[in-house]
Amino acid sequence: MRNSRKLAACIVTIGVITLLLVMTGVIQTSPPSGSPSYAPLVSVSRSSCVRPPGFFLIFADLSGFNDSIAHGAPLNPWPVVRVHLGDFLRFVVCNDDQTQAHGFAIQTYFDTGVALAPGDAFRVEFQATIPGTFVIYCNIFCTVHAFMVGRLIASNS
Ligand SMILES: [Cu+2]
Repeated sequence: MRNSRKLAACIVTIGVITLLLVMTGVIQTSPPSGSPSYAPLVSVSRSSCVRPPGFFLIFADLSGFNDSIAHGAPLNPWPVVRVHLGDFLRFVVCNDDQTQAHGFAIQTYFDTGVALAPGDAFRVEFQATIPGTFVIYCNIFCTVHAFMVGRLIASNS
C-alpha cells in the first residue's frame, strides 16, 4: 500500500515535470521550422481582380484554373509555377465563375486555402521556404473540382 502510494506520487511528479518541459519549450512537440511538415505563414487579403507587377494571376471558373481543363489537368497540372527558394510568391486569385464558389489552396504551403464566392478576388502572399513540388488545388467542392490541379515547383536552381 505504501509502495503503491510512492509509485503514484512518482508518476505524478514525472508527469508534472514533463508538462513543464513541454510548456517551456525544452521538449518540442512540433517540428522545427523548415522541415517539410511545417506550413509557412501565408497572408491573405481581399483584393480586386487586377494583377499588380510581380503577381501571378489565377482565374478560377468553369475552365478550371487558367484553362487547366484545356491543358489536360489533372494528368497535366496547370498552371505550373516555378520559383527559387527564398522568393516571395504573390498571387491574385479571381473567381470568374458567375454561379459557384471556388477555392485556392497549395499543398504544404497553404492547405487551409481560401474560398472565393462568384466575383471574389484575393491576394495570397508567402515566401518559398520549402523545396519541392506541391499541388495547387481547389479546396471547395465544385463541378470542375477534379480539373483544378496546378503545380508549384520551388527549387535552388
Ligand atoms: Cu472545386
